[in-house]
Formats: sequence, structure tokens, C-alpha cells
Amino acid sequence: MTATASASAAPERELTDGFNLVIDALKLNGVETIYGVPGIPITDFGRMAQGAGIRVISFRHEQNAGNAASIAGYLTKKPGICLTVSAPGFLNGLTALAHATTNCFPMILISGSSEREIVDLQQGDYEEMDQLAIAKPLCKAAFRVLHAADIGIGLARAIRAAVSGRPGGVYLDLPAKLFGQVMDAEAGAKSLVKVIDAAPAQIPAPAAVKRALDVLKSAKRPLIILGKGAAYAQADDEIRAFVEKSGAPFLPMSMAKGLLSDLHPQCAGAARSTVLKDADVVVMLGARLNWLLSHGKGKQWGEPGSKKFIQVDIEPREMDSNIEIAAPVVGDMGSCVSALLAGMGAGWPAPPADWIKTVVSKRDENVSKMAPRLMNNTSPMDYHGALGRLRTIIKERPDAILVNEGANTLDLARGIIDLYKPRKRIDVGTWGVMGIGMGYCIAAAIETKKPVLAVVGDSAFGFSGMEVETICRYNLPVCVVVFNNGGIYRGTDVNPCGGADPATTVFVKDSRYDKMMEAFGGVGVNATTPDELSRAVNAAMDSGRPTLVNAVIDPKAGTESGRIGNLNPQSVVKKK
Ligand code: ADP
Ligand code: TPW
Ligand code: MG
Repeated sequence: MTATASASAAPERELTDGFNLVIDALKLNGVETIYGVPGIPITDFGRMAQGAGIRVISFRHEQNAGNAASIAGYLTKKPGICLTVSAPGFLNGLTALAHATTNCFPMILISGSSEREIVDLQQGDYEEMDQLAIAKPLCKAAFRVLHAADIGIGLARAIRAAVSGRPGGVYLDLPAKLFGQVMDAEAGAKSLVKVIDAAPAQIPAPAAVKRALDVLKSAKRPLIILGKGAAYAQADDEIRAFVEKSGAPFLPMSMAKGLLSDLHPQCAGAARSTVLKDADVVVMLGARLNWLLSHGKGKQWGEPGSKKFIQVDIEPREMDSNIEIAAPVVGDMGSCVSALLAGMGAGWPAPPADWIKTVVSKRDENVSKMAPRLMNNTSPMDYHGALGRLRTIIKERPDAILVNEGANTLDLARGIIDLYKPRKRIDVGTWGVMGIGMGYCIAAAIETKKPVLAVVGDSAFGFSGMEVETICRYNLPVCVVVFNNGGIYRGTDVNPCGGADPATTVFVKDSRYDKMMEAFGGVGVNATTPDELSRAVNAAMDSGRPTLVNAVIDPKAGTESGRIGNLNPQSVVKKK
């Protein structure tokens, strides 16, 4: 172009496009990390996002990226972002989106999609699928953006839907064509929306607070149950003050462990059966009366009608979901607990001393019964010997994040490993789903910048095991301990008809999962005794190097379905 020609041309308008607008919208709303898998139509988007300073973590499978995003949401109270390609990538991410919704974790699954015109006429586009329709029943909200000018609003809607009220998974569908749409840069910038107060406080009604305090005051044997909704809310100081002022024993659900230390004098974790059966007033803080609490009924809960429930939850429809709630308190945890505290005033009466004495003596009895089992150094290891060592390691490193999945590996670790600080334990959650392990490790390391210890069954590990490459690639401070008992629940099953095929629940004997980590440059250790296990994990936690310890567990040590064998239907009419 000559100087004359350029001087005479109309001044060029600056342009932007869908790629840039999505990135600008994410950055404007404080998104720092995206978890995903690249491919058409989002490869360039991932590159550009990285170029724009967003951390883009590339996984080996979308389900693990989605699980990472979901737990990032739980740990930070900001929606975790998962980015996938169309149809198959989207479907791989969908399990995690549904998991996030079920667990009340804020997450946004952003998927590229094919051309609407072709999809709707079912003309066979590349990776054709009506993704929006498929996502809808599995998440809290689902949106599609068709015009570049709507990207700002689309993302704002997704963020607000994910974190306000009861948090959950949100699907955001971005068709390939959208990314390439061009518009005037100034108009584009103006179209972006910064979400103000994405999760507004929800103040409980004073009458509801008073009703709850009246019920609590009437209690002779009060109990407080802390759930992961309470841990999520980050109202740690208020919750501690409320529990301490009430003087009631508390029982943490698994991911609420550490919200108040498991060694807190009021912790009744080791007296679970006693408190559930004998309490007369139960305060539920951010926990649902679902299968994990036997729906609030049955033998575990003592005589029918023997207790009254106070429930604090942000979701009004949670009340009376399984049984009658005598005092529903609807609002966000921080506001509700603060209102309860204020209403208690000074001089709130302590619960009757005999109740506290009963709970404490049961707890201490159970703890001392367990103690010797945790100190054994036998080989092959049993769960108690191995977990006893890991319990000490977490005690010495209360800031570490514990990731836990499996059956026996899960149930026994939950009971044995104490937690001391809020949101340090993340696990299989409401579904008891296998496969959260490595995705959770990666997000926990990235979001909290703290060392991560994963305690996972050999079966559980297999669902996300390939992500050890991701752990090595990003050089994350993650130590994975695979409890290798050679199978699902046990490693001893045999094929009932004696054929060449192995039993359905067993794996290759004497597998060496540690070699997987070595294959990608990390540290692998084979540990056959609790002492060896302890040395290897301590070294990993000190060095921060990606490590996998293959912990050889006695194949006979576990039980079928771990602690939930009662939910496992078994045929009584077995044919020969
Ligand atoms: P757990 O599995 O630990 O028992 P659940 O997942 O069953 O816990 O229950 C969590 C509950 O917490 C849900 O009913 C959810 O609506 C509620 N919740 C989530 N966030 C908040 C919040 N900020 N304030 C109050 N309740 C919340
Ligand atoms: C997505 C069913 C529950 S627990 C488990 C499976 C397959 C594995 C238990 O073996 P593991 O632990 O991990 O070796 P251990 O110590 O008892 O030997 N698919 C999904 N989720 C679930 N929950 C299952 C299957 C299951
Ligand atoms: Mg196993």
C-alpha cells in the first residue's frame, strides 16, 4: 500500500470476534483457570486464552477436566470452568457436570458445538449433536449463545446460575460459528457484563430463626450435623462460634470433616451411632437427609418421632424432602448462622451434662479401641496399618488436601484420617462416584497451591489414572497412594465356573501402579509395609514432586461394598 493510498482510506474500525469476546468476558469476571481438552472448534480458543494470561490446563479425558472444574468451584466459591469439544467431548464432560449439580458445586461446562442449521435438520455435521437439549436435564441451567454481541450476557447468566442459591452445574453451548463472528471492538467491549454480587446474601426470616432457637433450647440431647454445604459456604468462624456456643456435639459429613477439627472436644465423629440414635434435636447445617443419612429414618435414627429437626439450607425445597422439618431456616449459611448466634445472645444454656458425658465416653471408648490396629506394621498391609501412617502424615501437615475414593479405601480412610482445617477433604461425594481422584488432585493443587495426598483404591484410581501424565506435565505437588488389594473390594474372587477368565472384581495380580508415574518422569515407589509407605509419602510431601506409591494391601482385607454392603442387592436364587 502506498503512503497516499493509506492516507486517503477511511480510518479502520478496530474489530473483535467471538474468540476474543469469550476470553474478555471470562477475564472480566475473574476466571483465572480453564480445565479442558482441546480440539475442533476450541483449539485456537484454548491457545488464545493461554496467550491472554488465563491458565489453561489440558487433560487426557474430559471427565477428569470436568471433575477438576467442579471441585475448583467447591474450593473457591467461583464457578469452575471446563472446556470441551463437541459431541463426544461434551458427553465425556457431562458426567462431571451432572456430578457438580448433584453435589451442589458451581461449575460451567463450556462446549463447542456444531452448526445449528445442520444439527436441527439432522444432516450429519461433524460431531453433530443437540447438546443443549441433552445437557438440560442434567444441570441447573443451560444456555446457548448464537450472536457475538450476546457473549457477555450469556456468560453472566451462566455464572449467576452456577453460584447463586443452591450452587450447581451450568451448561454453556458455543457453536463453532460464534467464535469466528466479527464485530466492532468498542461495541463488543460494551456488550460484556461484569457480574455484580453473583451469589447475593439470602437473609433468613427472623421468625424462622426464633422458631429454630426455641426448638434448640428445648433440646435435652442436641446434635449438630455439618455437611459440605456448610464447608462450601466459607462461614467458618460463624459456624465455629455457633457450635461452641450451643455446646452440642457435632457430626461432620465426610467433606465437612475439618470444618471444625476432628479433635475438637465437641466432635462426635467417633460416636456416630450413639448421637444419631439418641439425639432429640438435630441441627442440619448444609447437609441433606439423603441416603448418606438413611433419609432421616430407620433403625439408625432410633425410635420414629423421637427427634425434631432444625435445618439450615439455601434451598427452600430441601425442607421436608424426606421427613418433617420442625424448624426450617432458609438462607445462606453465613447469614443464617450469624442470625442464630445473635438470637442466642449471652448465657445460652449448655446441654445437660449427662448427654455430653455419654457422647464423650462413647467417643473415647471407640477411639481407644481403634488405636492399636492403626499401629500395626504387618506385611502385606491391612487398611488400618496403612491408614494409621497416613493419618499421622496429615496430622503433621494439616494444610494438605486429602483426596479419597474407593470402597474400603474410602470408608476406612474417612473414619481413620482426622482433618483439622476446613475444605481439606474432598471425596466421592453424594453419588459415591469413582473417578474423581486425579481431576480433584489437579484442581486442588492448582487452586489451593497446597500439597495434595490422594488415597485411592486400585479400582477407583483406574477411572482417572491416565491423568498422572497431566500431574507430571504441570509438575504438581501431588502424592497418589494406590491401595492395591488387586481388585474391587477384595482381590480374592474367582470365576464361579472355573473358566479361564478372571472373576469380575479382580485385576492383574501384583500390579505395579508406581511404574505409571515413573513413565512420565515422576517418582514411583512400591511400598509393602506401613514403614515403607510412611517414608515414601513423607518424602513426596516434603519434595512436592509428583509421586505414586503402590501400597500393597492384603487382597483378603476388604469387605464387599465397604461399609455400604446393605445397599448391595444379592441374589438368593443363584443358578448353577
Ligand atoms: P453432605 O453430603 O455433606 O451431607 P449435601 O451435599 O447433602 O451435604 O448437602 C449440602 C446442602 O448445602 C445442600 O442442600 C445445599 O443446598 C446446601 N448449601 C450449599 N451452599 C449453601 C450455602 N451457601 N448456604 C446454605 N446452604 C447451602
Ligand atoms: C463411576 C461402583 C463402587 S466402589 C468401586 C466401584 C467400581 C471400586 C472399589 O474398589 P477399590 O477400593 O477402589 O479398589 P477397595 O479398597 O474397596 O478395593 N462406577 C462408578 N462409580 C461407582 N461407584 C462404581 C462404578 C464401585
Ligand atoms: Mg481395591
